[in-house]
Amino acid sequence: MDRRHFLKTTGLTALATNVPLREPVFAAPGRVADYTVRIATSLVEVGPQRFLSLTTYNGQFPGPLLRFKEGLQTIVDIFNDTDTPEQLHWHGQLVPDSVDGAVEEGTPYIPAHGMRREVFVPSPSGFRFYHSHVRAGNDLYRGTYGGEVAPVYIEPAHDPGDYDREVFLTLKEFEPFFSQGGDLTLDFLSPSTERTELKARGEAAMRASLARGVKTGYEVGYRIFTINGRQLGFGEPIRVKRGERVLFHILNGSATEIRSLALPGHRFKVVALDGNPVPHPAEVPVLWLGTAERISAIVEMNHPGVWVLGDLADDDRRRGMGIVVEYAGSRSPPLWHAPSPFQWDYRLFADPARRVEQPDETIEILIDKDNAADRGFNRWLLNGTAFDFVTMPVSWHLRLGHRYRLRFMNASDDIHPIHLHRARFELTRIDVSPIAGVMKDVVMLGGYQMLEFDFIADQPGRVLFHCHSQLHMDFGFMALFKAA
Ligand SMILES: [Cu+2]
Repeated sequence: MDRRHFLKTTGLTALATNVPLREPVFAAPGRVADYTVRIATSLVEVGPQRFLSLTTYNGQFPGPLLRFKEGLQTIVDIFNDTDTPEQLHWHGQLVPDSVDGAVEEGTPYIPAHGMRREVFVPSPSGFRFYHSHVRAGNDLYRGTYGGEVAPVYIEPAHDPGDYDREVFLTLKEFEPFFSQGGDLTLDFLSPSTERTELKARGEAAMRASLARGVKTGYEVGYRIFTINGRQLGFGEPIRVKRGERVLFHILNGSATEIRSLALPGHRFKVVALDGNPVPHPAEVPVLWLGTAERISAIVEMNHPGVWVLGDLADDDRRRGMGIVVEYAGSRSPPLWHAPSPFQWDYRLFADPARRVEQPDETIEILIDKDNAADRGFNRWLLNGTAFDFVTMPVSWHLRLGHRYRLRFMNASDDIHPIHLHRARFELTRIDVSPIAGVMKDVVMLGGYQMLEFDFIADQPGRVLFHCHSQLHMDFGFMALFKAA
């Protein structure tokens, strides 16, 4: 029995024992769905006797790992047992806008108490994920604030397989709340140079707003932190043997947060970013992941003991953002040591020899924060305009096959994990520093920084661009491209 068949017959049904599988309502003759996903409210035990009520996929968090085969047509039936229409987005895949899972691109909703059958060819190979793509706004039970996040692995035709086993980790916070808290300065990115003209612009706007007596806009905080839906110390550890090479596929499934991870005494050899193999696999002591970013990294287990694989933020780790790694034969309380200072730099994984082609066109996007402008929420402007969720206008018309360069200038102090649907883009510049060969679908744009990436408009139809912070995308940080 192959892995795919095994998952189909035992994974989805056995893992979701409280979810009876139904025959697809609209099954094409002779075709049964390869996978069935049910969106429903269920209880998830994140800590001892701590049950959260969440909207989930198949009654579990994270939702079931779906293993697709690259290039093999796949049928997924999605049932929505909730009272509100849903969108399920195939993050990082090159699929048509009719199934991508964003109403802004024209994907139909999965109706409340209804279902939708999606037929598509999974691509490209690598670590992807799926998640809710509805607007949450001020509703902390909607969108990615809840439990609708799950990994996807698209098996390639050839798998180098230089590892002993795979472990999938989904990082996720729960029990969100709004605050008008101050800024959280994160200075872990390299290069970290701020551009003076962007800083002057952002600070002047903020000063003017505060001078009018306006408070700072709402931010989201969380009370519970989990890896694979469990707080640190709850549930089974990752059991390893000395000399084993473990390939971790790590997903930041947060609605809004940027996460870090370290494993005392060990290093991560990063082999893929957002599921795409990097030209230069490099070893690092710490991983940083913006919202929706993924890292695939091999850890050689050569430091026996019982360790905490956890977030660098002490508060977040104590509230659960970690998981125990236990060597065979070791028995002691799990240990944590803070790593020495390290800056995350996408250039570590780049191809220094590659010269990037000139684009057919460069599109500049200036990002402004209008403090607390939308009923206390920060409104986000791209070239002076917040996305209109009623008219959903197309901002840029693209020509199929052309290479486009997007140049982002961030006139806010926030880091934005910016995301392009239905595409892989190549990082070409961070601040003034060129970079090539790193293919991603989300990238962190630092506060007051500039960044460029290139992509080829090879997918006809609508292509959505947005910040992956639910709090930013819901308040204007979104735009549409259309390729024809
Ligand atoms: Cu953002």
